[in-house]
Amino acid sequence: MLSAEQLSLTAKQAAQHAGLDLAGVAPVREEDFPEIKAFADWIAAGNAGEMAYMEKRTETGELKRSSAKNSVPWAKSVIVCAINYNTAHPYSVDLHDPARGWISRYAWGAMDYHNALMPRLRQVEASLRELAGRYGIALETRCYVDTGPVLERLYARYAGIGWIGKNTCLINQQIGSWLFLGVILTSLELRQDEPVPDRCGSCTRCIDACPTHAILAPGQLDARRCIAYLTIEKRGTIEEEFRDSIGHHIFGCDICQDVCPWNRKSAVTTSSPEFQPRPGLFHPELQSMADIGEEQYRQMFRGSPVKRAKFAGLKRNIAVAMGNSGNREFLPALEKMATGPDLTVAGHARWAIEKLRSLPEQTESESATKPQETCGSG
Ligand code: B12
Ligand code: SF4
Ligand code: SF4
Repeated sequence: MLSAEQLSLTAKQAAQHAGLDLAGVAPVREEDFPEIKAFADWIAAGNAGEMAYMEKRTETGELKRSSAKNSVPWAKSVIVCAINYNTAHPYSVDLHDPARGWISRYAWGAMDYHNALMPRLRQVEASLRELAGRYGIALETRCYVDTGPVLERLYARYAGIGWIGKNTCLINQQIGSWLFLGVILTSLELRQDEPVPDRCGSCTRCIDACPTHAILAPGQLDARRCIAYLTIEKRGTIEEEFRDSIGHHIFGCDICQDVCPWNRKSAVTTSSPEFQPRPGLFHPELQSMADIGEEQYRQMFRGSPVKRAKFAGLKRNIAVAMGNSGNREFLPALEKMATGPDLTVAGHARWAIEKLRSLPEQTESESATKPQETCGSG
C-alpha cells in the first residue's frame, strides 16, 4: 500500500527534479487556519479595490477564495511549490537616476512566470500520477499558478515554505521573498508539513518604507494604495493623492521587499535564463519607454506580465514617473502624450507637465542630476 509519506516524498523529489526551489504540503482544512477570517475582513473593507475576481462568491454566498474546496471539492492536500526569480541585479531603493523608471523585478524575465512555473508543476503532477497508477490508486489533481481562486500564500505558509511577512509576502529564511508560488491540489491525503515560525520579529522596515502607506498593519495591505495595484491592476485614472508617491515606478513596486533584511542580507540569486531581464527592462530609460509605439510594445512585451497594464496603462504610468522625475527634459515627450488620442494618458501627461513647470527655476538644471528621493528606505 502506498503511504502518505511516500506520496509526499515523490512530490518533493519531482519538484526538485523539475527545478523548483521549494516544495511542501498543506492540508485543505481552512477552518483550522486562523488567518482565513482576515481574508473576508479584507474584502469587506474594500481593500481589493477594482479586482472583482477577488470577490467572487459561491452560489451560497461564500467567498470562493475562502476555501479551495469551493472550486475543487475533492481537494484534500495542496502541494505548494516555489521558485526563486531574484537575479543578481541591484535593488530599486539603491538606485537613484531621474532619467530612469522602475519595472518590478518579477516582470523582467524572458518568460511570464505562469509559463515558467506551470510546466514544472505538470512534471510533479505526472510523477504523482505515475506512482498512483502503479498502485491502482485513483488520483485527481489540479494545478494553479495565480490562475485559480485560492489563497496561495496561506497554503504556502501551512506547507512550511515560509512565513507571511508584515509586507504580506511569503518569506523563506534561506531564499528570501523573491518567490513565485504555484499549487497542485490533490484528492489524496499526503503527509503534511509544519508551518515555520514568523521571523519578522520587531522589524517594521517594510511598513516604514512603503511610500503610499499601503501596509495598514502587519500582514494587512490596502491594495488600493499599493503601487503594484495602481500601476498594474488599476484601469483609468490614478487618484492624484497617490501620483507623487508612485515616484519612478512604471510597472509594479519592489520597495517593501527591497528593504526586507531577509532579502538584503542573504537572498539567493538565480542564473536561470528565463528570469534574466529582457533587454531594456532593468531600470529602463523613461525617454525610451515613452518613445515606444503600440506595435513595438506588442513585440517587446510578448509573453511578459507587463502586458497586463496594457499599452495605455503603461504610457499613463510613464507620464506619472516623468512628472515625478524633476527633469524638464521630459516636457516634449509629455506634450506629445498630452495631445495623443488616449484621454487618460493625456490627462496624466498634463498633470506631469504642470508638476515639472511648477518646479522652481533654479533647481531645473540641478534636478536632472540630483538623486530623487522617491524610494522610502534611502
Ligand atoms: C491580488 C494579488 C495582488 C494584489 C494584492 C496583494 C495583497 N497583498 O493582497 C496586488 C496587485 C497589490 C499584488 C501585488 C504584488 N504581488 Co500579488 N497576488 C495577488 C493574488 C492574485 C491574490 C492575493 C490575495 O489573496 N490577497 C488577499 C489578501 C488578504 O491575502 P494575503 O495577502 O495572502 O493575506 C493573508 C495574510 O495577510 C494573512 N494575515 C492576515 N492577518 C495577518 C496578520 C499578520 C501579522 C500576518 C503576518 C499575516 C496575516 O492572512 C491573509 C489571508 O490569507 C496572489 C495569487 C494568489 N492566487 O494567491 C498574487 C501573489 C500574492 N502576488 C505575488 C507577487 C510576486 C506580487 C508583487 C511582488 C508584484 C510586484 N512586485 O508588483 C506585489 C507584492 C506586493 C505585496 N506587498 O503584497 C506572489 C507573491 C509571492 C510571495 N513571495 O509572497 C503571488 C502569490 C503570485 C504568485 N503565484 O507567485 N498582488
Ligand atoms: S509593493 Fe510598494 S506600494 Fe505596495 S506595499 Fe510594497 S512598498 Fe508599498
Ligand atoms: S521588512 Fe521586516 S517586518 Fe517587513 S517583511 Fe521583512 S522582516 Fe518582516
